[in-house]
Amino acid sequence: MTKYNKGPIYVTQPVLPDIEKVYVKLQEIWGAKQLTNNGPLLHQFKAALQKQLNIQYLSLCCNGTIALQLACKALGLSGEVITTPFTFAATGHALAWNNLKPVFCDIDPYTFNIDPDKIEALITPATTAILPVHVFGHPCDTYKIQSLADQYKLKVIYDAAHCFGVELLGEPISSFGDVSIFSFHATKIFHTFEGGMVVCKDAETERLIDTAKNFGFELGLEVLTPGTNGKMNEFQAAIGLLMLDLFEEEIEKRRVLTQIYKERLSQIPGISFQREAVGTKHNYLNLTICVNEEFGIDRDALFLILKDQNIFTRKYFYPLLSQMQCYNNGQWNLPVAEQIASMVLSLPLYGNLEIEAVHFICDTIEASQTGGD
Ligand code: T4K
Repeated sequence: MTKYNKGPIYVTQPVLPDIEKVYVKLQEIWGAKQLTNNGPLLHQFKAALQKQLNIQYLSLCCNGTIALQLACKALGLSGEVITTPFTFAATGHALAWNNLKPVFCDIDPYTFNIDPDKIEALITPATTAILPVHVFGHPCDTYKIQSLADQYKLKVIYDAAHCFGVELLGEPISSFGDVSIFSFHATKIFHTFEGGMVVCKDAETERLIDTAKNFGFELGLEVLTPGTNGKMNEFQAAIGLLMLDLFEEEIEKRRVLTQIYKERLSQIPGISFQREAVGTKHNYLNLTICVNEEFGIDRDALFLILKDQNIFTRKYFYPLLSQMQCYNNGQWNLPVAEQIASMVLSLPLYGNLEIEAVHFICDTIEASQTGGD
């Protein structure tokens, strides 16, 4: 087994722009003395995103959670929203903060995304929307979801927190559904330290979100809706502008590492991967494996063995939202999601991860079956 003695290996590590370039941006901010509230860098960042991602209507926010809360608010949802339990807590919380009831639908065992064939049975007269998550940047079955939404006149909000740079059949992933939200958190492929974005289909929705994220101020001092403070500041926008030059290279580095992981780990009985949707341009945000029974030891045992070797993996997404105290009212029927949540493990993946480290991780996984080293 290879040895790797260069310190702990974390599940991810952010890409950082050249600090000299950050100083230049800071000087611009210091010069303008506009730190937040719709400043010049925010405008530049918005225009650059529109061009680079081929999107028209978007609103930049302080983080992805607030972006999702604002999106739900702008679409005027009420009652129940059908969503997936296999996601980060923020997905459910954004609904709860809008007084919406999350209704959890089971997931597909191969894609880990909401199972479109199980949505219809959950639709009631109180349902106003579907909130699927493109889990780990893997697109949902957008066509089936949209046809159900059209049939029942439901809105579709995609939690595309993981999806920066992802395309499906040549279209930006945000072109599906009514609204998509993105996270620019430090752990994402593209980040602004913290940050988020709502992408929508029309100028009116964009205006509603822009208003709501600025306390509801409209027409000068008029406040028509109880808004919040969801604005992105100038430092975040500056980092975003610099990151736009870096994320494609990061994706390519991760693609190469993912290939090595897959070549190595697909040889091991009992290890499987999330199935990719056909026609996807991926961003390789995460590399999540499933530890099946055939592997010999369970996911939790493997997690501890890796930790013992200074390899810090994550159980994304365990527990399920439906298993969290605030959403667990015992009514859910989610056998697939419960099984997948007990088997998943996200392995370290980031552009600067050394190939040597990937082999060390794969060797450790291989050796864990036999207990040897
Ligand atoms: N919807 C979905 C589906 C989401 O996954 C998320 C967030 C959201 C909505 C909400 O978006 P935001 O409001 O966050 O923009 C992380 C992130 O905090 C969270 O953004 C993310 N999803 C979630 C899946 O993961 P943790 O608690 O796992 O992160 P943490 O701090 O343990 O970091 C993991 C590793 O990354 C560390 O071991 C080391 C490294 N790291 C992390 C940070 C923050 C660094 O090297 N530098 C850093 O600054 O939650």
